[in-house]
Amino acid sequence: MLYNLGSDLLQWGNMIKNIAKNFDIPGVLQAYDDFGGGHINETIALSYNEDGVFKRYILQKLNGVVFPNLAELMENIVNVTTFLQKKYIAMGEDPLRKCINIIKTIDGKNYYTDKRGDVWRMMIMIESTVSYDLAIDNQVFEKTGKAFGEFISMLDDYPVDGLYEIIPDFHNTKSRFETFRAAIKANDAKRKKTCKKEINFIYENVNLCNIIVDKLVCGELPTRVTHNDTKINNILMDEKTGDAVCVVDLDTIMPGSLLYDFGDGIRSGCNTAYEDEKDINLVDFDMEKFEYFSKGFIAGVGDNMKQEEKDLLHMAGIIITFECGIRFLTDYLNGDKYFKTTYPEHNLVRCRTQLMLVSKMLDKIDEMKAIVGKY
Ligand code: ADP
Ligand code: GN1
Ligand code: MG
Repeated sequence: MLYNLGSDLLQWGNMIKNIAKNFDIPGVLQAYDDFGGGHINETIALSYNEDGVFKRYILQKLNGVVFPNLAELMENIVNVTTFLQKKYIAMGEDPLRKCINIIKTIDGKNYYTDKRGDVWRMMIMIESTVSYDLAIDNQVFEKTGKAFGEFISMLDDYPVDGLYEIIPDFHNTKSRFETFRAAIKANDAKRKKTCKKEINFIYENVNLCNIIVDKLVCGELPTRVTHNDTKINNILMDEKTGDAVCVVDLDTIMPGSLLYDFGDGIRSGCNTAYEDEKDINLVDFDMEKFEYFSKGFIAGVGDNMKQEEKDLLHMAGIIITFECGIRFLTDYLNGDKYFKTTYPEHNLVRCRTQLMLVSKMLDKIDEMKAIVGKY
């Protein structure tokens, strides 16, 4: 929906106008529109007239429930993007297209806090790009994998200890399971009886939770700077060429495992159906897509990948999809406090697609192992 600013009837419009004027942007704000399909932040596209030239920006209201420490989150992002932009300049690439660019407030801060305490950030909109909720094209999906892999290798010399851990234990699948158990026990939203089958499936497969975490804790797997939210709509692809342009949604950049980023790409891109598809029969695991993404990702990471990481690539998609299913069901049991939902069973529907995908992948472990072995 496109709203034109200027009408007093539009309270929301006036609020956006008041927020936007705190950022250091030349020109006059002309219009705004809801934008993007993320589950966490509120994203709005703003259009400015700068001496007759239209330029667009992304304004986001950050989710203070999901991210209690937004100052640290923004510091991580600004430090990492400054680091990446220098590298892109050295490579002869356009740093404002290859990397998100945070616009400061007029008093030089990374974000603006409004009277209600809500926190807002502004970025340049990266134009002529598109982000996908489904991987529809094999070649484009291979480029997606390559870009997520390159993202990790570009940050290989970024100091891991220099990052705040924005959400502690974000991909600690074992502690995700413990939180899930507590949610079942509390049964706050009185929904336990509506998801017995899903609860049982999670208990039956609980051993999946240990695999990455244990090896990371004992140091067998390296801890790296990782993105941690490599859902395929968190990468912008050139709308004409299909080339990867820019990895976005850097909120969860933290110390982690490369397997998390590989796994979430597989989870979100090898599903034949949408994450919230109600017809569970449409959910299947696309092995061809798995091969394209693996090929791209492994090439993108390059020589940096350790043998211990290679040995677990075929399990990463299963583990991260299982973890995501646990998280959706936990939120459903808690009464939808974390992920944005549009109807009461939304998180349950999402959990079902994830668990179905896990069971499809469990049948194909050997095939996946053979494929990653090829690259
Ligand atoms: P959320 O945390 O809610 O997922 P994101 O930061 O991922 O929020 O933003 C939501 C969507 O907006 C992204 O999936 C992407 O499609 C789009 N987007 C985000 N930043 C930009 C940008 N700088 N330029 C163009 N599109 C963007
Ligand atoms: C959230 O922000 P978004 O929509 O890109 C979530 C991810 C989940 C994903 C599931 C900070 O990602 O961890 O995997 O939803 N982000 C956060 O779709 O929790
Ligand atoms: Mg996102």
